[in-house]
Amino acid sequence: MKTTTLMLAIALATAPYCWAQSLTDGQVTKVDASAGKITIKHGPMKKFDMDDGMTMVYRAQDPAMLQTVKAGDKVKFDAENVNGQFVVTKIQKAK
Ligand SMILES: [Cu+2]
Repeated sequence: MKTTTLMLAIALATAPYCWAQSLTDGQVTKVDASAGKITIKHGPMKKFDMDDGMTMVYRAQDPAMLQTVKAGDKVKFDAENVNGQFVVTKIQKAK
């Protein structure tokens, strides 16, 4: 019984880490380089309790990211919630 509890504790502790490592599929609908923002239509993002897909505006962590993608591009990306503002931390074109 003790072992089971320990295993469960480990599973719960490592789950957010796994989610943080997985990229979300999305499609860029708009890039606003001057504002450092990008709009992405994305699928479910479990780590933010977004069970359905939606279109959202994100701030780019690094403005250089916005040079690598354009509206219409299919992408894989990761984001963080920084004080209630969603920030794209990683983005790459989907192959
Ligand atoms: Cu969203």
